[in-house]
Amino acid sequence: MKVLVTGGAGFIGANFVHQTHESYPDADVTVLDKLTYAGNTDSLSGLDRVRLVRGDIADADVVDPLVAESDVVVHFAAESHNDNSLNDPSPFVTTNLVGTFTLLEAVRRHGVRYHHISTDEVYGDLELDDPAKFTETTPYNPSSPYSSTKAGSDLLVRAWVRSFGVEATISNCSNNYGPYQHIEKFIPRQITNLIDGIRPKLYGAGLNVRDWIHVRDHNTAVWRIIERGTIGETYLIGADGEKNNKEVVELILELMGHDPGDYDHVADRPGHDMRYAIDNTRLRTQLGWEPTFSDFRSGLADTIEWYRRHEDWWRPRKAEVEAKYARTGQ
Ligand code: NAD
Ligand code: TDX
Repeated sequence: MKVLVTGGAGFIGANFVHQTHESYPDADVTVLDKLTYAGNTDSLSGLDRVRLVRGDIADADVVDPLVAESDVVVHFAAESHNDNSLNDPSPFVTTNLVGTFTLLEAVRRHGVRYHHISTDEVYGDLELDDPAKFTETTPYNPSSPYSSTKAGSDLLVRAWVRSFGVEATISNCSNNYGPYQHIEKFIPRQITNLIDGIRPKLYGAGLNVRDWIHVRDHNTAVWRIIERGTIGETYLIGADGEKNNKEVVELILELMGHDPGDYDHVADRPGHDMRYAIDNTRLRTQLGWEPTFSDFRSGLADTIEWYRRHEDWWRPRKAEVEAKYARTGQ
């Protein structure tokens, strides 16, 4: 089986490539990645049977021959950080919308199976006291340039399925944590801050809730959808991991041997979504998927250990990331 993984040098894509390498020894994996600031070839080191092509998913000349030789395309590549999308939305439109369009045209031309990776942020946010969770039929209501371009890309996929018969599935997952996550993101930023003696930074009051899932559980769900999912269907991926940001920061501090109150409140994110929550019933009941990382505390402890042991992986990026946050008072 020939698998084309876009964005395979990023956080979730790299974990997907590692898991595929472990669990699917017959898979022949090609990674297509532009190696933006978020891509890191070190995340793929030590893997044989993996070919890395540096290129842009919005470039049809690069995309077309790679898709033509593939049995399945798993599309992770994206501009993925909300804060960056508020500072400069332009690459979000090009990569998330034009890039997805370019891939869809290629899979249409060559009749290749396509799986589209997306986010729960396309549904907007929920109130803290609302018992509801997102389901596959929740109306789209994105808040940020990031989530709106992801929502647009999902809608392109739905249209290409209906209008052109493209064989595609979509998954919308909640917040991931685990190894190889860029240190601009919440959890690795605070872990690496503490390693550097910097106090963790909480946006606003820190009451915003995210529904945390370990990246390995996200990827087992993706493989399950590729193998058993119904063409044209959307599946929500989540592992019942709701926590507010304050609780997460306090737990990181405790696990790293600090007083749980040793953090700072900083400027809030404009338009900051309050709460995300996934109802994963369809994935569990129709596809029989179950998460394996049910204990957030031990998953977080392992993640902290990973960042402690892989300082060479993140250190070169730390000063630049913090300088960027300093410009927005965060
Ligand atoms: P990431 O930012 O860590 O990695 C993105 C990768 O895509 C990088 O390797 C980057 O170089 C590559 N890339 C960017 N633009 C490209 C282009 N034009 N052409 C080719 N490659 C390009 O992102 P991530 O956190 O691993 O997210 C992966 C996917 O999962 C995204 O589609 C994101 O929307 C989705 N998602 C992420 C989360 C999360 O918690 N991180 C949750 C749900 C869904
Ligand atoms: O320093 C910080 N302090 C802080 O309080 C940072 C970087 C973030 N936060 C808050 C903002 C969010 O409420 O933590 C929460 C998580 O922030 P991010 O890691 O930036 O993630 P989020 O904006 O929730 O989006 C993530 O999950 C959904 C991914 O980046 C997206 O790609 C995915 O679609």
